[in-house]
Amino acid sequence: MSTKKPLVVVTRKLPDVVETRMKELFETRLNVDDRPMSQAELAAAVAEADVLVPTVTDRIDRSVISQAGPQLKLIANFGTGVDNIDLDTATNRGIIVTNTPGVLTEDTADMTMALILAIPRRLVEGAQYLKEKASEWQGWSPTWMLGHRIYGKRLGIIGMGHIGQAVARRAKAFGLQIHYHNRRRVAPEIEEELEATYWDSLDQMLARMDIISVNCPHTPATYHLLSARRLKLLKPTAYIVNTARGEVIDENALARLIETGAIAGAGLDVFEHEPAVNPKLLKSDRVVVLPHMGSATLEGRIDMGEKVIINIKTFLDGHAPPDRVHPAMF
Ligand code: 8YV
Repeated sequence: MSTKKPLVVVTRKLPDVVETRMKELFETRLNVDDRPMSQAELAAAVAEADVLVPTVTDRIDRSVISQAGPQLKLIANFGTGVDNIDLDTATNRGIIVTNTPGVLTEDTADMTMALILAIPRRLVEGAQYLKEKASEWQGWSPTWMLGHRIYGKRLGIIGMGHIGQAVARRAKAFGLQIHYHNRRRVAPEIEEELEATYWDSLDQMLARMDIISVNCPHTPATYHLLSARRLKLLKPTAYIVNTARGEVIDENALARLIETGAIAGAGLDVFEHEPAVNPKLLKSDRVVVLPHMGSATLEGRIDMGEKVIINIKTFLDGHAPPDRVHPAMF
């Protein structure tokens, strides 16, 4: 009987405790330098691996999957969003795909709330001013650095899944009125708890909100959901926050509309062509940009690693891994 342990290839550096545990359990190939892998390197990895552990920075497309050896049976994504993986091709080849839902909900909602507060109150602008020009500061002034009140404003959440609901809970505590658009209306108890108003029509919701928060996954159906046409429906005083995926917003149109004053500002943690960021967005004082930090807590990343390990271990023990993206996979 062969005692060879299954080969698990991890594409990026993970927290030490996660890597240590993986090495104990599996034959694990790590990426200690954390250099993103090229398409050719990913193809070479799947030719050998029994399990691949990719992240959002790896494009596991049809071409990569078609070069997988017959031994590759599981892609255990380190991340909740799976738009980096061609799910149809994986399913057709009998490869199970898992993700890490739940464990990054609260961290991502915190970062969303931070952006919701940061833009109207000009947090980053103020902080940067003092860092760069402390010697020029004349002291407090009644009309300087004025932002806009958050309390009492209308927040429109696009995508009322776990993260959307966690954002709504926080926002409600800050006195925002909660509105949402989702494929399906959420359960009445949740609407009641959040005092949330459902909008079947995204267009109508957009035209009436003060702040929009994007919390839906990127799928073919949500690509450019906030198109140029829809962005033009927003009030010129409205702000947009996106901690989901850049592809949900037409980034060029957003940059243009902010530049011309048709939209008041944006807080963006994700971008359409990551790691590239539209220069207009980088330049604007009315845009707060973060380098995809929504789930960036040590606790969150360890929890994500734990989920990845449970999915792999369960699968290798012959059971259905808990976080299958399509439950029918297995
Ligand atoms: C992750 C994310 O860090 O989980 C997600 O969908 O967007 C991020 O917070 C990233 O995807 C890791 O693969």
